[in-house]
Amino acid sequence: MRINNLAPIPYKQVSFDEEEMIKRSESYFQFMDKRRSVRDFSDKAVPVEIINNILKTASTAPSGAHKQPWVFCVISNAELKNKIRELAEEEEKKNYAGRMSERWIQDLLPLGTDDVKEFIEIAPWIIVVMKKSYDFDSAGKKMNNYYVNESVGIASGLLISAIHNAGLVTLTHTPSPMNFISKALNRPENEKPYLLLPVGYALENCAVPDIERKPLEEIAIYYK
Ligand code: IYR
Repeated sequence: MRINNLAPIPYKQVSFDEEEMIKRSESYFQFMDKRRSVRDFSDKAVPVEIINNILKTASTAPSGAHKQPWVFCVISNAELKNKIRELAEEEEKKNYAGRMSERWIQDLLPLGTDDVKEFIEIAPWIIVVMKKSYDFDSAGKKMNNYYVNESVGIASGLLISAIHNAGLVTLTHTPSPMNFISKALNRPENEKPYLLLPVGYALENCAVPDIERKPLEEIAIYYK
């Protein structure tokens, strides 16, 4: 038997007729397929209301035991962006100069990435997604969260789609190791950086790598 100590409330499913469902799913795919990771940002300002809305969307993600084990650090301060860029580049220099394998460097060649991370300073907003492996209860006792990587990964996916939906672009940046970010942002021990996302407009006439997405036959196996 299911025991639920939060009184359930009626759920009204969002629904469409089948024809409409087919159309909507197709057009949503077409829309999402236009999303690209962009490395060249404009410094054009983006209203904070848009950022607030995309963060609220990200936070609708399902999470282990509904613990919502995420915090979004939102940075527009120029000095702080400059500091984070410098620290990120310091780590990335070491990565590109030897911490990453030869094969890894080869795999990144088509994407044209390097240790220069000017987008951290240029994009009007930097969102650092933090994961909380534990929280504190009212008595100050450590309480581990559940499925933290899965939960924060899902929230990050929703965040990226909300950024695209708003007409903005982003890049999933994972400077490694990332503990310098916790320090720079003065975050508590239970929060660890998960992803860094510059958010803004793409630079006019910017280019992206000519990549293709795997066809359905390669990504899906149907058991009928
Ligand atoms: N973190 C480095 C390297 C990097 C790794 C992967 I896997 C990428 O898809 C892209 C970059 C960087 O940000 O440059």
